[in-house]
Amino acid sequence: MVRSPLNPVLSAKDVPFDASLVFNAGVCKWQGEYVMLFRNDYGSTESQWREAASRGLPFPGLSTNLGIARSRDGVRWTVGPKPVLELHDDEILRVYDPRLTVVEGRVVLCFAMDTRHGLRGGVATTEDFEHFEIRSLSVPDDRNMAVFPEKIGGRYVRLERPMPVYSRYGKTEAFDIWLSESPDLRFWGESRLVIGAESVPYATTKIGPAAPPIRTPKGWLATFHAVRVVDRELASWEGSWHKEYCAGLMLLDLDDPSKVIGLSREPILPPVESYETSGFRGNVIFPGGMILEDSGEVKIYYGAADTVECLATADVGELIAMCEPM
Ligand code: BMA
Repeated sequence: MVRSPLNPVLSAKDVPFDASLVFNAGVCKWQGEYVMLFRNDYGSTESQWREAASRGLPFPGLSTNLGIARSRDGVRWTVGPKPVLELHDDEILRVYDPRLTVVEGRVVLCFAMDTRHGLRGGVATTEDFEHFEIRSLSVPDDRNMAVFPEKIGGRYVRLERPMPVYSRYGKTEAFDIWLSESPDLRFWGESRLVIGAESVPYATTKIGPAAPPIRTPKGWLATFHAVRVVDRELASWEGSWHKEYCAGLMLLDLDDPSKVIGLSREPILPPVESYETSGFRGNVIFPGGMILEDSGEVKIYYGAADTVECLATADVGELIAMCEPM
């Protein structure tokens, strides 16, 4: 993968409203331009966090909304004047980590939602990025949903990451990638395991779906994040942080995407650049958008260090070749 020389392609300084951490975006092509919905954590600054950490004080809170950015080339972005989505009430704490897919001529937004009674995964639709119709919300705990860009076998399909805490052989956070189908984006079922975290050589704990998959002649190309717990302290404004997130890649069967037919044995994007290794949470690479261009170039958008949004590109044939048969 080749990182963009313009990285980070979006950060808080590009945002014309209160913004501290701009990351974990979803991206799609819509009506002749690239559209990005990004996560914006706001309300406190790096220096406030560092000060609290150094004095052992409680951390100042962050709130979250989703902003929109538009681009003609997928590289240079202009941010809209105000946030496009923020949900907060007695039960809902916040909405975050958007993923965007164009399916059958409309935009599907998947998001994570923190509530007082657990983490929920949501699916919504929009045509104008101003009005969002929520189609479904999972029971807790489930998130990292990403919808495929076509119906398969007549049904919508999504990848997702439930968070089972029992029967995991004593491991905490051994979370896996699952798949569900829906006739209408509202009712989801036929749920089945896609891949367990133990099958990914560069994960020691959890994995989760990343960008919505793209179709290739060899299979659905799908990114995921893979987490490794490390002994050393990683650079973090938050204090103690030991989880390293990298991007992995797999190839799924075109007719039954719950079958993994190829897997990259190495991460395709490990955190190495300074904007990936230090920030709010250092050593975090969290992809959420992937675009296949007519030229065969694949653009992968990823949150880096939970602080900024970045772009890396590769040739689709080379990415497919990285997925070794299962
Ligand atoms: C996950 C989510 C992501 C975040 C990542 C690294 O559990 O909260 O939004 O990017 O942790 O902090």
